[in-house]
Amino acid sequence: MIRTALVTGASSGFGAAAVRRFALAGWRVIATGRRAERLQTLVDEFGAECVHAAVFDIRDAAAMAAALDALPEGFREIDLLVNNAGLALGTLPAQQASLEDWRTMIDTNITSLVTLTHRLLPALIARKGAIINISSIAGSYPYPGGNTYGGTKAFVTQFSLGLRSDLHGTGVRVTSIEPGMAETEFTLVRTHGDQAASEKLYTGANPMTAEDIAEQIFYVATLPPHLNINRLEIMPVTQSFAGFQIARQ
Ligand code: NDP
Ligand code: 8X3
Repeated sequence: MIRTALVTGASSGFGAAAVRRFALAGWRVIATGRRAERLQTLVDEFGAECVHAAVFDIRDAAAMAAALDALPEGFREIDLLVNNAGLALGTLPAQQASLEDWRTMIDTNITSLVTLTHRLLPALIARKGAIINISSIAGSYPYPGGNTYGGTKAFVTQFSLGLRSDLHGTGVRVTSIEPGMAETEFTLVRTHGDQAASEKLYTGANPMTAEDIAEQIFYVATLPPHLNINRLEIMPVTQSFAGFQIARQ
């Protein structure tokens, strides 16, 4: 049986790699994002019968609903929702950070994710499907400048666990995947386009790749149906924990 996945944030990074991973395994994939030309390359790569591009800003609930209503035959029965679209903006301490950046992160990482999940839940329950939410280690481990981004990811993790509890007995699986440092466009976006800062962060660090995370998403999605990974925290070997900070008088 051919299965269908909807992957948000498919124009880059984890999302694009996940679309490729699932499409290569014979799934149909709905790939969403704002950058139509990036999504079109995925359609061109795998064919319109395998990948459908749904172009919309995920913060626009009306555009999201219209895109879902317009899904072509063959893409309407969704088995897997991968809530991946998201971003960090800025690394300044809270007292210097931009409120606009904070609101953009909350709208994208939280409000859009719950809106899409709410919309697809009845269909996912009907098909005994699965939800994979891309959270972050930033939701568990605070760090300077992580403020609102970490807060949004703590929400994603806890929302995932709450969903799992509510969906008890439905057969729907829910997983929170919590990656550490992975080289994608994430830091370019976070720094508002500072390519040098992005390269500096990743150079010599041997970070995870988008493909590493796509492989985890695929693994979680294709486990035997009686198994549920609740949380999956993953880092590159080169990343670990540091201590608390002390302000001395
Ligand atoms: P990228 O910046 O490479 O990809 C982000 C994706 O999100 C893009 O496809 C982008 O599409 C989409 N997106 C962002 N805003 C919107 C919007 N308003 N409407 C629609 N789509 C949107 O980053 P990653 O692949 O690294 O990030 C994917 C997820 O993984 C995010 O949730 C991130 O927080 C999380 N994460 C990343 C880590 C990392 O180190 N890279 C570690 C842990 C978690 P477009 O711009 O075309 O709309
Ligand atoms: C991205 C991981 O550590 O840069 O979610 O916040 S981190």
